[in-house]
Amino acid sequence: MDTIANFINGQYQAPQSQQYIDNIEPATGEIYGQIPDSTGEDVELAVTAAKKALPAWQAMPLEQRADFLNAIAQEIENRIEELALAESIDNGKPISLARIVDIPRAASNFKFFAHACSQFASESHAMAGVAINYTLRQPIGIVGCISPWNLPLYLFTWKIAPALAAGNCVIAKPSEVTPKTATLLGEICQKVGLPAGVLNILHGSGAKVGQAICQHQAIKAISFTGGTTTGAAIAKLLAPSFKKLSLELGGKNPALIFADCDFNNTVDEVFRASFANQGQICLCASRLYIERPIYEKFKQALIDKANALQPSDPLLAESKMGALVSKSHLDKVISYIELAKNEGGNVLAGGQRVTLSGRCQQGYFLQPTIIDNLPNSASCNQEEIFGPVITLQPFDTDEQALALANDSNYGLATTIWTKNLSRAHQIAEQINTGIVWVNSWLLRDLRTPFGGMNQSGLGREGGLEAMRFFTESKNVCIKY
Ligand code: TXE
Repeated sequence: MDTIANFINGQYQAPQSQQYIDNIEPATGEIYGQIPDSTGEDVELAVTAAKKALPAWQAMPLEQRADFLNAIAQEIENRIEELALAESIDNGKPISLARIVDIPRAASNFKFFAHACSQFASESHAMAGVAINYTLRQPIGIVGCISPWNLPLYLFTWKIAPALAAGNCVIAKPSEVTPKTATLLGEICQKVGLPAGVLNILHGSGAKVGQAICQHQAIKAISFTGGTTTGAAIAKLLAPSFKKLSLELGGKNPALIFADCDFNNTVDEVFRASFANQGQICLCASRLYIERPIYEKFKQALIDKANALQPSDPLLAESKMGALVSKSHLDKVISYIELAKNEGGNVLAGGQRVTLSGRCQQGYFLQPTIIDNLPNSASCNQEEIFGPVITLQPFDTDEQALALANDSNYGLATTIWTKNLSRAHQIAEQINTGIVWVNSWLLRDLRTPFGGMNQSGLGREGGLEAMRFFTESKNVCIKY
């Protein structure tokens, strides 16, 4: 049994409660580990450690802080195989995906913000002949980072790296569903000699230790990625405390596929956007709007690819589709497929749980599923399913495509597939999402603002947006 511990003040320690939560391997459905069921008492220990570390960390020359972040990045790269295996076991994603996407991106997050901290300039404003104003952008102090299970180390480090680069001390909590690589990050911090208390990693449930982190009065900002419902609960809880809050929430992302698109490439890329990570990425395309002249041909091409993509043991090198992250999540996704049928939808491909042989017999596997014949108002077109389920609808005009895409409470990411760039610019301007990709998906420049609007979140991550979130700005005005 793989029992993990909290990482507080540079050391691993058991939860004060001595209580643990089972950790289940999605590919087998079996308990393979235990994680601390931490409480506010563990948060208190972490806050004490962070308070002790903060003065030296804040005062550290930028180059030294950057050296620590670069050393962490290097150690992540040194341990890529171990981390990719841990991620695949914990999340159920194909090990090739963890090795190619998740773990390298975790290293990139630290490298990027190691550089950003020396580029993070601020402004001055001269009142000619009267005064000079200058803006200080100072570390907030102790901040909380809470992350989800879909891209565990990738999103965990996407918050921690800028928070540390900006001179804060961090109390971070990964999802209780995928705690393993976060635990290994503690070892990496020890290896590079990150000062004790600068980064503290707590494990446990959202309702207990997650909420305790949010509520602690010494923790001055919360950066959260997860479900919209949870984000709303956190925002409600924190409103009276006026803590800084960054919320990266759910999405229900449209893909607008025009008849003039590069057909074969678009089929491949839209399929990847739909089913990568078993459809468990907030940026995945899930509502596909296809211009009518190519609707039938594009639909058939997607069906053929879906029928050819069968889930397999994620630890196999050749696996292209793994398990969904938990039994409850598998049941949630399947319930949407049943709902779609009840709403008149046609399941064109997939729709069934898959029972593999051998070690994965009890695993949480689901076929890539394609559904059409649903109105835009249907639940499967309005609610985040967060699994390998997409819907198709035809459209006839650009205006109709835009109206269908914007008919959503979410607003995270759009993909537009057309050779007509004038059309692409016009739609990009009018679409209500924080991110727009044209003839691409998940092409990422870490300098860009990252996040969504409406039910998809509050604020932006990435680049200097993240550095500004993790600092307080102060204007100093000096009269001549
Ligand atoms: O998210 P949760 P889950 C969506 C997706 C998924 C749904 C729920 O639709 O089905 O969210 O997924 C912690 N105070 N996304 O269960 O519950 C929790 O422990 C403080 C989209 O993963 O929001 C975990 O660490 N913390 C998303 C983290 O919040 C709390 C990616 C996320 O858990 C808490 C994942 C509380 N009251 C799911 N309750 C994206 N945008 O990428 C929970 N947590």
